[in-house]
Amino acid sequence: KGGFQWDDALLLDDQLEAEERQVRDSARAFCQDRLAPRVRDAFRHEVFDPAIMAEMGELGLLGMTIDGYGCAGVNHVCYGLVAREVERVDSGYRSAMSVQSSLVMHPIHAYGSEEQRQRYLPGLSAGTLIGCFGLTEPDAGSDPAAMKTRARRVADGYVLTGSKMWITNAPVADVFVVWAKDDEGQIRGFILEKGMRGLSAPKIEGKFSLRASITGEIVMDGVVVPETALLPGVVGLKGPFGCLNKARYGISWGAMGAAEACWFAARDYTLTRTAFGRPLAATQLIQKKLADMQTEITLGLQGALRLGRLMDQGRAAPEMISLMKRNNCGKALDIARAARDMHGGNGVSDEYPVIRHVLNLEAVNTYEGTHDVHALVLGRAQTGLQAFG
Ligand code: TGC
Ligand code: FAD
Repeated sequence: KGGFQWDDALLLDDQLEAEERQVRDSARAFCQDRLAPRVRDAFRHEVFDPAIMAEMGELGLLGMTIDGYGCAGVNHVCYGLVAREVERVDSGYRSAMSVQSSLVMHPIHAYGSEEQRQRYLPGLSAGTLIGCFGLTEPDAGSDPAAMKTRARRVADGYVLTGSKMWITNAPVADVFVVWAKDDEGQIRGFILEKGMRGLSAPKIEGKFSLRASITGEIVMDGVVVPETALLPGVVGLKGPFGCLNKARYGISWGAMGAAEACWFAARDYTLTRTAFGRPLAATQLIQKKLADMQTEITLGLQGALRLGRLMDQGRAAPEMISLMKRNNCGKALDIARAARDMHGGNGVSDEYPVIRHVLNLEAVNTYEGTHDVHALVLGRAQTGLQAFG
């Protein structure tokens, strides 16, 4: 008869290879020792410290599935395990890491020229360069095909005009991967650099989610770029979507890390908090909530691990990724809200982590494809009927 481990009910730890456990453990130590002590003030004062990127880079956490160019070259399961550890502390830090890794380094590696890889990847992997990814526009979020940003062909390059909205890392970015339509109406990717004439990235103020991550616009007012700024290896929406596949997969692990933080906090709190003469954790309602959290997290992590193994075998379909991103973000948000409630009045104070996770997960459930947009992807896949338009 096997034993039951309440915080690892289906023994996920046993399903990992030694190297995967090692990567997970070193990421956990960094997150708990170095990130966790700073997060409350970062969130409270809405401050993103760019030095965190260099710290992550030093540890090999950026672009870690890429081989060469200073990257660790580990598998997708390792990347997922790291996302879980970072987001256990804060979704904002995981955001900064996933944008850099999946949305900036991946397209440069997968669609870029060798010259572009050599120019950007070593600095991005070290975290001495910070990247951002501009797909969403003020009038084109769920439907990026409706983007208005244009790349007009000129003699020896392109002129980019348009604006991007809700862009993680933009105000501190050195490297901008931006998607625009060319003269033929085809979506193409471009690499822009901070300081180019006509390029600016103002911060979006008043954000009550992911306050430890910085978000901005990208304004392109006739930015002239050379031919060498074009990502030569991809044409069409499959370019940005190929990046989103990687990031959404990481988020499916990350959201479970945030959910675990809320679950553990709710368990600790209700074990010590007494009401009506006994610990809250001794009541049936609280135990049911804890059991629901344990169940959803256990299943969500199993799904994320299975997806990671399929990604490593090159067998993951985008619909699988939609399923796991949607499920794990939605469930994590439900868990965070329940944990917040179980903390009573203390649950709205940032002395406890739960309200921060609730607020963060609202955005995580929306970005990279909203909960409902992923439902439509899955609906289309099983009915053959397109319900978007
Ligand atoms: P659709 O007709 O379905 O597809 C157009 C072309 O794209 C291909 N494709 C994919 N390729 C690879 N992976 C995927 N997941 C793909 N999905 C579609 C498809 O095969 C087709 O290729 P081709 O060669 O035949 O042309 O396109 P649609 O316009 O009907 O799109 C539908 C929909 C709604 C699924 C899509 O637009 C969508 O996913 N919308 C959500 C937008 C989104 O997720 N935006 C994210 C912005 S980045 C962000 O949020 C970063 S936050 C990061 C952080 O801080 O952590
Ligand atoms: P909309 O598309 O306007 O959606 C509004 C509502 O309508 C949602 O509930 C949606 O589910 C629903 N809806 C939309 N279409 C349909 C339909 N056909 N049927 C039924 N319901 C529908 N983008 C980037 O490119 N790069 C980034 O780095 C980035 N970082 C972000 C960081 C933060 C903090 C946030 C909040 C967003 C970020 N985004 C980024 C943008 C994000 O991807 C979009 O917000 C998201 O894709 C949703 O688009 P939208 O905000 O325009 O909402």
